[in-house]
This record gives sequence, C-alpha cells and structure tokens, in this order.
Amino acid sequence: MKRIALLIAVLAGLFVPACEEGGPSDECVPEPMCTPECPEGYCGDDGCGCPCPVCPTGLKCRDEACVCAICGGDCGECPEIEWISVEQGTFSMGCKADAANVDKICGTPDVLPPHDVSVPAFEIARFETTAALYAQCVATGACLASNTLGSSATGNNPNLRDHPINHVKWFDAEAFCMWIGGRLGSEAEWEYAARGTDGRYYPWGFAGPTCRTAWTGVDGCSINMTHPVGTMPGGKSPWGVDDMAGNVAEWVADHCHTEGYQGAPADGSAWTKEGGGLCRVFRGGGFGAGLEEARSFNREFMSGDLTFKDVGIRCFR
Ligand SMILES: [Ca+2]
Repeated sequence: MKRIALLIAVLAGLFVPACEEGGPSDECVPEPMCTPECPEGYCGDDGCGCPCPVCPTGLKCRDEACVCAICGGDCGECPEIEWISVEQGTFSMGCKADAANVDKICGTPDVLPPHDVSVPAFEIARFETTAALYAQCVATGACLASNTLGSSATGNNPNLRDHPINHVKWFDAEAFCMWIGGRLGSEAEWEYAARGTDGRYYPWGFAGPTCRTAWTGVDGCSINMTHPVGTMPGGKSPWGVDDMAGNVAEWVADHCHTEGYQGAPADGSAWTKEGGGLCRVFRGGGFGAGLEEARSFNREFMSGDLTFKDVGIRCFR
C-alpha cells in the first residue's frame, strides 16, 4: 500500500502546473503535500511551491539568507539584546522635596525644579552593554576600542566579559547603540525608566542603596570595581530594568544644562543645544557612587570625549 501511495503522490506532483515566467499567477498551484526542504538559514521562496519558513526571531531575510536583523545584517555573531517595553506616561522629572529638605535631598540646583514630562513609549535594554557585546562591535569595525588603560578597564579583560563595558566615550556609546539598531536615551526617558511615576528616589523605592539593591560605593558594596550585569535583582526599576543605579553610570543623549531644568523640553526628547559643545550627561551613578549619585534624578556631566572607569552604555530604541 505504501508503494501505491508513493506512486500516486509522485504522479500528482508531475501534474502540478509549472510556474511559467509571465504566466498568470493562478498557474502557480502549491503542491498539496508540500514539505519545504530548506537549508539552514535559507529564507527564499521558489515562487511556486514550498516557501521556506520565515527567519527566526532576531533575524531577517536578505538575499534569501537569514541575517541578523540589526547591524545592517553584518554583525558577526548576532548580538542578543533583551529589550524592555516602557509604556508612555507622564512623570515628575527632577527632585521634589519640601522647602526644609531641598538642600538635603536635592543637593544641587541642576535637578530643580521638578517638572512634568510626558514620555512617549520606548524600549530600553534590560542590561548595561557588556564588554562582550561591545567587543563584537569593535570586531566589525563599527565601534572604536574602549580605553583599556587601568586595572579596572573591562574592555581588555577576558575574565570580565559579562561586566559592563567602561572607559567609553559618549561617541562610542552612540556608535554602539546605532550598531544594534538603537540609540542613546534622553535624560527624560532614562529617568522615567528608572523611577516610574511614583516619585521614588531610586529604582527600587525611597530607601538608599544596600548591598542587595545596587553595586555602589555605599557600605563598600562594590569594592571599587564593576560586576556582572543583572546581578542585583533587588534593585530593578519599576519596569524591570537592571542596574539603573550603580555598576556603571550610563551616557544619555543630552547636552549639558548645568543650571537646572528651566526651559527643558516636556515631551521626553533629549535636551540639546545649538552648537552645544562636547559636554554630555550621564546617569545612575557607578560602582563608586554614594547615596546622592545613585539617585535616579541625579545628573552628572562630563566631556563626551573623555572616558571614565565607571561610565558605560545603555541603549534605547
Ligand atoms: Ca548602571
């Protein structure tokens, strides 16, 4: 019986109309028992029979081959980025404290006044960019090597591949995020992702950092160096983002406005300056941060052309 069934199937196949160039599309009748046999990574279609399956998540079809959906398809090994969706919303950006506590809580005038910002939805990388991911970008030529001088540099240490890349310029951060199909976040997006809408000072709440919530200098938790990303689950932000306080601080897109938020955009966009110079903002505090620097409304400023041991990268899109 099996042989007869096979013979019928073969004969049926012979009578499937050929797909002729220029012919009407209804001549292209897919074989009813069609089982595509596609080489791994092939995403072509014979135009008249068995289309090969779509590419797996993270890949896209280009010239009948599944290639990485980012880096223009030329990433080497396709980087795996875990993105977290942040819903649009309005939050109070900056430091809010009663008059008696402004100096104590807010510290410097650059975090004042608190002001409402409406942020459109976006996605944020769950983790700081690791040394391993950054090395991939360097290997393709799309990123410049990080500054590897100094014992705390993660860019040249094979034992620190799952640590955040550090000693990168703002321009390196921008190049990396573009390479993975993203961008740097605005200060507003960054702060909204870190604090949510309830006015908390830190990603986890109002209480200062402990050695269960953030790799900071508070209580000597970090021992003056980076740590593998995502190893402080007690310190996630309301959206589930890791390490938004501590480990490395993170470059954002904005130019420096050190006098305060007067005139800042209220739509979540980056606050830039015409001819704004090199100064850029970084957020979240690094492994040496104290109570104040680790606060989610705290702002730090540095030339985008410089690198530091506890400043790294987080991407948005
Ligand atoms: Ca961080």
